[in-house]
Amino acid sequence: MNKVMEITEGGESPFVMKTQCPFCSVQCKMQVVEERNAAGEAAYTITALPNAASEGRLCVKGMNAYQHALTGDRLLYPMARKNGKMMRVSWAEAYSIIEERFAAARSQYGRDSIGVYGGGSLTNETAYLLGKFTRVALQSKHIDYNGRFCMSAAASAGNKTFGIDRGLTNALSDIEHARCIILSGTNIAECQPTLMPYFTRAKENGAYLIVIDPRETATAKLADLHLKVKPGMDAALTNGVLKAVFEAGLVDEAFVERRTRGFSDVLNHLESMDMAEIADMTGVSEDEIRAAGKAFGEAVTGMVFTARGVEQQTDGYMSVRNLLNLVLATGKIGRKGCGYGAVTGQANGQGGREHGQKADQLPGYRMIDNPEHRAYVAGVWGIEPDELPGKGVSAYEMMEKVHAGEIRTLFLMGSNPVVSNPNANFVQEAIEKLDFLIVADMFVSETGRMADLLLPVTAYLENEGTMTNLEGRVLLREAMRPAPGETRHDWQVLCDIARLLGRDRWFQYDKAEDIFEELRLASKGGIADYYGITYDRLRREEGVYWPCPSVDHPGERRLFEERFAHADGKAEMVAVENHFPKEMTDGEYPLYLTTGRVLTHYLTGVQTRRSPSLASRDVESFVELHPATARKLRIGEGELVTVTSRRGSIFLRSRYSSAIRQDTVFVPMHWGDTQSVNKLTHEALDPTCRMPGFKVCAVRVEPMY
Ligand SMILES: Nc1nc2c(c(=O)[nH]1)N[C@H]1C(S)=C(S)[C@@H](COP(=O)(O)OP(=O)(O)OC[C@H]3O[C@@H](n4cnc5c(=O)[nH]c(N)nc54)[C@H](O)[C@@H]3O)O[C@H]1N2
Ligand SMILES: Nc1nc2c(c(=O)[nH]1)N[C@H]1C(S)=C(S)[C@@H](COP(=O)(O)OP(=O)(O)OC[C@H]3O[C@@H](n4cnc5c(=O)[nH]c(N)nc54)[C@H](O)[C@@H]3O)O[C@H]1N2
Ligand code: SF4
Ligand SMILES: [Mo]
Repeated sequence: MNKVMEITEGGESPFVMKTQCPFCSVQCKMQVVEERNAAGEAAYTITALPNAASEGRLCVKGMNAYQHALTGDRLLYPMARKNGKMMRVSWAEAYSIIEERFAAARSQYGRDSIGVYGGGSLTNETAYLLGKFTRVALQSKHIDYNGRFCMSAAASAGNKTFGIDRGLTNALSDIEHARCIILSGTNIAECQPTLMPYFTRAKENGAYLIVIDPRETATAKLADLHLKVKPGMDAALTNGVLKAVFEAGLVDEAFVERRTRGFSDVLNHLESMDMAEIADMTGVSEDEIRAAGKAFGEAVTGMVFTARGVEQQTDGYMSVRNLLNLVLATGKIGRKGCGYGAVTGQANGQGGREHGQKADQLPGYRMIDNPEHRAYVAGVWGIEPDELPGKGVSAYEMMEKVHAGEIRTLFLMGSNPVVSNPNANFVQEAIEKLDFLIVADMFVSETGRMADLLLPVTAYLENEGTMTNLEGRVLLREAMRPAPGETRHDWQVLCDIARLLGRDRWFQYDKAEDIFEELRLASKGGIADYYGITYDRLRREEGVYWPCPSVDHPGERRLFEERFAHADGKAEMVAVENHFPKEMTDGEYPLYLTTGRVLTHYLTGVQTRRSPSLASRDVESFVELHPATARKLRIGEGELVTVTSRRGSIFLRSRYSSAIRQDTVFVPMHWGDTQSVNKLTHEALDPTCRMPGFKVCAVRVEPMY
């Protein structure tokens, strides 16, 4: 419970808001009660609400999320750059600037010179509308979003292997029935804390827990077996585990025969591999690899979960596919206690990747280069299929196009790319080159500071819409208070701008639900089919799982019980090569840097650094390193150090951890400017899904003084 101020006699009656946490993909429900005393000072009481995913739990971020929204330095009115300075302007003026700039950009450089960049925090309605806005109002092909950095590897692996990507193939309630669980590159204890009881319950039921992570995280502490893999070496490690499964005769041959294709390629490929070499490459002993294979293969039920540790790699797509090989080879999917989960990250990381914010995608997980898909969506939108632009490029590649002067105007909604993109110095340089940058946000982020125009938007307490949580469960978050200051909803801003472009005919909505009604139709018959989901149902039920093709359909809790989503009903296995990171350590840059998260902060910290209770727990960034490594470098605990890669330098405080690999250091991603870890990261992308290799590059660490 949080009280920011004492309540005195004579205040108004309490104001109760029922809402959902704006941060991670669990989407815990909560109640925020505001009480005001006679002097008008507010106090807030936060309580968790019962909810299927969180089972009525909240983590420290959810408990304090009211702070940034209610008392943080919200952006409350539009601001425009005039003679180099940001000045308050009216919405009318802001829009007339946009009208003029867009017209100039389009006539001088063409429609594709305007790019749109979205985010996984946006509601389904906004994410859907942002895609439509880009294709129908701006008529540009350039849209992508921050989920490219988040879910693209697991999503493409799921699509290719199973024919569908829904994050978790099972409801969370299946976890406690798994007898062996592999958590690879996922730090649930800090990143989805309210889910931990599902795993502790599984352990109480006798589950054997294997954690794969170069560091001993709070999650790894629970493990029965912790494989401290060298950063970037997961594909090879999984080859070792698969080989161990084969050698021990633990393949589920009946399942493989009946429900998969490609198995013999995998088998042949593994026969050519040498376990000792794999152990050497990955830094995990042969015994440990065999123990993992045996435990997973022998268990009657089992689940594998992955998150960004395995996925944010230049072979993230293939690394996930290899773990899916393991799931399939052992027949551990499509029944109780068996399945796979890509642990989605952002609040609407799931829905945000389904309805057209991606460069190559249309609503309902349809593809923009598929003529039937184009025709269907064009029909719903009331345009000719030819009018739909083709596919654009991925998020980081958009920044390359900005740098090259091809994209000259950028419209940003729900992301802070100068902090979250890899190779951030290059991205900052690119953004400085833009003719015009528009940022719609609740705060002035590091990227917002570079904007020519800032548009103030509403936050989670004020903005109604649906969010799809990590299970694929669609939830309705109702608006609980009026928009503060002059803020507008994201979707209203998009409709307003469409009007300026003379395209208002296609953007006639009075409320978020109107957009959802259109989304239902646009997704109908697609992979992510929301047709059977309505606001009324969402109010009545505790959320509805997709696919949900009709209003009387219950939604699917467990996928693949009978068949996979490919036309032949089979899942596709594939031989996966061992892969080394794009940048290896050497004499000059002798340590691996890996990056990630801490419990109290969220992504680039724009929101959590504005919450006093959260900011005070971790006021600054740090570099976690092994004391033996620190001693060699003459770095004491808590000292300021410089961390340098081929792309830049940042300044951090050292933090010892005797459980991290000695060849690896870790820096969280939640701070900008001189502590922005992405000034160090490498720009190389996965060739299939275009995910950057955030999780490994080579650095050196030196004392600052
Ligand atoms: N507290 C908090 N929670 C969050 C977020 C947040 O910012 N803060 N963000 C949300 C979002 S958007 C996301 S995407 C998720 C992310 O959730 P996670 O992916 O679980 O978080 P990360 O810390 O990025 O990475 C997970 C782990 O991968 C490990 N790792 C690093 N390199 C490797 C490797 O080569 N192989 C393997 N196997 N592991 C490796 C790291 O040490 C780290 O412990 O969290 C969501 N929840
Ligand atoms: N080195 C390294 N880099 C990483 C990662 C990593 O693990 N390591 N992880 C990557 C991952 S998984 C992710 S998801 C990205 C995320 O990185 P970003 O895309 O930068 O995400 P946020 O920090 O959440 O920035 C979101 C911005 O949108 C604003 N915002 C929040 N909600 C809304 C809304 O409803 N409407 C509007 N208009 N604005 C809103 C916030 O105030 C904030 O300024 O970072 C990636 N970058
Ligand atoms: S950050 Fe995630 S786990 Fe924590 S309260 Fe919010 S939604 Fe729940
Ligand atoms: Mo993410």
